[in-house]
Amino acid sequence: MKRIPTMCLNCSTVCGMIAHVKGGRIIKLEGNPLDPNARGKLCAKGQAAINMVEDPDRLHYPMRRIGARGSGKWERITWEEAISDIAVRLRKLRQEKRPEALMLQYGRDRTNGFLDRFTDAFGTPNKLGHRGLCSLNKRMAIKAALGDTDWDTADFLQSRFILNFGSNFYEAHQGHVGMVARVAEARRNGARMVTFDVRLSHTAAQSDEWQPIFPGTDGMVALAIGHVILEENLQNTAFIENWTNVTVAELKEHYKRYTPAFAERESGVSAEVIRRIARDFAEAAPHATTVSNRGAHAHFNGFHNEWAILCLNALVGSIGEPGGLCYLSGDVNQSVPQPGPLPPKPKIRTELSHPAAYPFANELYPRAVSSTIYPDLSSGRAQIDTLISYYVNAPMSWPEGPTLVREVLLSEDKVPFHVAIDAFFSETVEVADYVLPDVTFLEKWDLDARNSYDLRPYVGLRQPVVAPPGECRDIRDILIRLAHAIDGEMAKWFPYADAESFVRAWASTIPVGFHTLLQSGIWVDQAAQQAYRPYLQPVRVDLSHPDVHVDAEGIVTQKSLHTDAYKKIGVLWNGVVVRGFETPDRRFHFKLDQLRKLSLAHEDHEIYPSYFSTWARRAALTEREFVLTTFKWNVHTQSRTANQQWLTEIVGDNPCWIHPLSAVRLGIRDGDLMILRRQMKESAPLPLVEICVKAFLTEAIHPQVVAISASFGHWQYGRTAAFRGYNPNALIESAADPIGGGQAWNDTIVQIFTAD
Ligand SMILES: Nc1nc2c(c(=O)[nH]1)N[C@H]1C(S)=C(S)[C@@H](COP(=O)(O)OP(=O)(O)OC[C@H]3O[C@@H](n4cnc5c(=O)[nH]c(N)nc54)[C@H](O)[C@@H]3O)O[C@H]1N2
Ligand SMILES: Nc1nc2c(c(=O)[nH]1)N[C@H]1C(S)=C(S)[C@@H](COP(=O)(O)OP(=O)(O)OC[C@H]3O[C@@H](n4cnc5c(=O)[nH]c(N)nc54)[C@H](O)[C@@H]3O)O[C@H]1N2
Ligand code: SF4
Ligand SMILES: [Mo]
Repeated sequence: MKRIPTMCLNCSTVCGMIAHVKGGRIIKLEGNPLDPNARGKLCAKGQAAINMVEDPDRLHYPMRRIGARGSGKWERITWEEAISDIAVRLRKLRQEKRPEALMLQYGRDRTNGFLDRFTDAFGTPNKLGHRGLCSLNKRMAIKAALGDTDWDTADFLQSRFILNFGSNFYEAHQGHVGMVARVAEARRNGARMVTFDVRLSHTAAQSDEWQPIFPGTDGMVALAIGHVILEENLQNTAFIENWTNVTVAELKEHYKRYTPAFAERESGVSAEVIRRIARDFAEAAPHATTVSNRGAHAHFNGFHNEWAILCLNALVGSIGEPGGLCYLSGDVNQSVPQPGPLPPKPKIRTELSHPAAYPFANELYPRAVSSTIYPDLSSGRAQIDTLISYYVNAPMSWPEGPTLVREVLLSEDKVPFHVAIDAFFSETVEVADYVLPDVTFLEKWDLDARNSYDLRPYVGLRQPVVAPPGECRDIRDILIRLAHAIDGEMAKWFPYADAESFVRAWASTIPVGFHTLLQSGIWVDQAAQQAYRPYLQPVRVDLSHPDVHVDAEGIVTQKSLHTDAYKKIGVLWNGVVVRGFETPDRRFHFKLDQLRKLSLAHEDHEIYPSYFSTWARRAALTEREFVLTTFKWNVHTQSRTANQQWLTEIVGDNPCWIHPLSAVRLGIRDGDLMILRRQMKESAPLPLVEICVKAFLTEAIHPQVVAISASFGHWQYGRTAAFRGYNPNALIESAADPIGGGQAWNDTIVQIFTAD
């Protein structure tokens, strides 16, 4: 039996794993103890990934469609034919000088840069992922206020008070396994956790307190907590005055409008509870942290909600402190830079890469707004010739997926040529012209990492543990061949024989060497200091050097060696240069002047974290009307694990959660079928959409909310997955927060009727 370390990718947490392999088959998958996050644990999904490799419905060969698009008629072709046909189409776009007519749409990409290499070399900015559906509002808020990174890494182990706004990290969250173990240990040591969620999720159940909250009001609660902290002078004045771009007096003036009574009216969380939480949070500081995720930010007001939550940590001075809200980059390219040669970034911008309605997102996070893609292609506001889809299933996972997205993908006018690179016959493959079979993550090479909850950078290796079936090929093998077949200009950026030689070249600079990494699977940079108070880290610089400049605010800039441009490297603090925050003034931002400049703040106070009520909050809901929310199950990842038999045996359905008191009023019993009809908006009427779902009566949900997990509702994808459960996305409009650009998943009003 062989024991081969690799990295899981059955969700985006990328835990280190060890495969036990005998006779070319995986016998068992278990955790790699060297992984600093998961520390030797895998969740059920990780262990079930054997089902994914051995899935009887996998794609094995390249195929070309022979009937009408979507008709299900295919012919098997050779790789040579596939590459040559696709290269002819792509070469023409380059010859006609319209490379931007290529759009590469991807979902769970962990090649960590290879797709950019291809689209940059090709000359198109349209490399578009699912970020705008996932975490964009959160990342935007962190990037705008803190600057260094777009993700938080709370130091749970040393925390005494954990304030959770809409993250279900006991079942999901990008940090899942590593977070659960640490929070459980902290709680055994006396830490307390309060969870705001519309449902009694597993995380809420594992908390000291569950506060059912009205959807889209987490930011209001955070602002009211801030109000109490400032009113009672519990803030960390030194941190605010020294390290943020406001004064305590300014904050007091701003926060005074967000009273606990106002928050109670909006959120349903009692003013008394808000006051108590504010005091407990401030008292535990700096060993106090927030944690948040899609419950708080997947809303029209998601950016401000997330920013208000982040600011709580700055108010009590727990940012970067042991037990507080820490941060460090999780980008593997920071520890191990990509091997060259790297093509230049295309200068051109398109409506797809930089949608006009999202100026702030375009500035901080270009190519990340996802909600606009299919409406723009549908209306003709954006046009493409060729779509390459990789590891993505937009008809399932996008808002209006089964309706608008599927219609766009079926239309040869809107998407003239569509190549899908997938391991399974998904709803995206269904509407492709060419299908290229990818290897699964247990058959491929990658370097990967996430933000480490041990606060030290690390690098993990994903390596093949078994051979892929049929003629499956790694996407990098496909893109290398395509680049060489397109033209010599493209080929020069791809001097690699295949994915393996590329990853070997990439890993060659890791201090322990590639050979050791093959054996260990993980390398942790033990020499690095744990990332506490990164903003106070000294910067080595000679202030008397002519290329170094200090301005009146103490901001230190240095002339680049290669260009004449000056780069900000730190700030003068008590006579020494320290890093500060990676914002223009090296301070944490409680105030964003860009919002005014970009007309995203209509009143003066809106340049500070503010509360904007959502349409669902403003509506006077009748007994028949509910806010529809969606969530992730612990044993499924998006809808992509639905064909993994062991997992679907545990959870094989996704009925709609509804409170018994609400259901009774409508004459609905547990297990009844009910009709969910999307509510019209007064401003922009939407087409009528209805879906029929099974009711699951439970007191574990807010009485004005219904919830459907996003795990099922396939009409393709294999024999275990197909025609099981419901896809809620037909009901959810493509619409995003105007500031953050993140999709508003949890703001839809539905009317409910009995199905008979
Ligand atoms: N209603 C609702 N919708 C949601 C969400 C929600 O909570 N509720 N969550 C949103 C979020 S957070 C996200 S991130 C997006 C995710 O949306 P997607 O990125 O579309 O979802 P994934 O499930 O990660 O991957 C989709 C597809 O990748 C393909 N695939 C699986 N394995 C492989 C492989 O090994 N190789 C290749 N090439 N392809 C493979 C399969 O066809 C799979 O269906 O969905 C969003 N949609
Ligand atoms: N098991 C599993 N793990 C995953 C994934 C998966 O699909 N399955 N996907 C990965 C990905 S891509 C992502 S983005 C993360 C997502 O990780 P999370 O954001 O933690 O998970 P979600 O289920 O999307 O949403 C979290 C919670 O928000 C609640 N909620 C909905 N509306 C509101 C609200 O207005 N306020 C509050 N306070 N709560 C609300 C939901 O009930 C849900 O429990 O998980 C990652 N890990
Ligand atoms: S959380 Fe589970 S599915 Fe996700 S990477 Fe870790 S073991 Fe794999
Ligand atoms: Mo996500």
